[in-house]
Amino acid sequence: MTLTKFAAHEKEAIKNYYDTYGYVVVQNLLNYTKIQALLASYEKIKHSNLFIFFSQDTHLPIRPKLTPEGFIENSMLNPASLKLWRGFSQSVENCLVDENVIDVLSFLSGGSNHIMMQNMFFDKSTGTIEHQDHYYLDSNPPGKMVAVWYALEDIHEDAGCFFVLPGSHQGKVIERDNASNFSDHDTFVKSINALINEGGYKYRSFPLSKRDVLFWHPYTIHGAYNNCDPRFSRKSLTAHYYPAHLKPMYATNG
Ligand SMILES: O=C(O)CCC(=O)C(=O)O
Ligand SMILES: [Fe+2]
Repeated sequence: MTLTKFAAHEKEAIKNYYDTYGYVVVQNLLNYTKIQALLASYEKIKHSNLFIFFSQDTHLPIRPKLTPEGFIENSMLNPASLKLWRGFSQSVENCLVDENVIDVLSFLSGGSNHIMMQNMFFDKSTGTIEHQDHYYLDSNPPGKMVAVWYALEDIHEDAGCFFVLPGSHQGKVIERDNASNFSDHDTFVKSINALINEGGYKYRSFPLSKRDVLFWHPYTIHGAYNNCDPRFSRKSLTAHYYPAHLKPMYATNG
């Protein structure tokens, strides 16, 4: 199935598509030179014995463990904040806050300035179960956060693609019972699966091309498939932003 992708200047069409389906892909949005700089600094640090990062999937600080093909399997939480590895973290930040990406973000969220709540880096990486980001983080009032997925290479179908359930942002939203922890996470997983069955939503997989960027709504159900072929990585970044005139949801002092 061909994917619908927009050019950056098609602002109205981008906004309409996002409002209707809960996500939108903008083609060739990310600067090629910035991607190359990021990949070059990543190649250097991933072989260093001194390099430690916070793993998003295990919630632990770890050293890189490379697959035989040379990919790190664990996803990295907040790579843009690795202060001791400034070359790498700065190149991540340069991609994340690329002016073309921020421009699209602004007309999707309606805000002129944004706060980045978190960012992630994926190389080979494990799959991600179906979820709505709202359960973990959002703006307050809710529904105004925008999440962004940046393709740093051509993503193969078997690499463990990011997926979205189009239109699912218009259905029910699963709330966290307890704002300060995730103790009801098992219930959340069951509720999301029930929601998918009830809503009859379909899965759409995104084997995006290098430089493509996908934006999605905090209520949209999404995740990533497991890798099916160890030869393929899925080098990508994600970040979540809320308009600066709003507050973050679930923040204890917010
Ligand atoms: O790419 C992935 O595995 C999932 C990322 C995700 O769900 C997110 O950034 O909110
Ligand atoms: Fe997510």
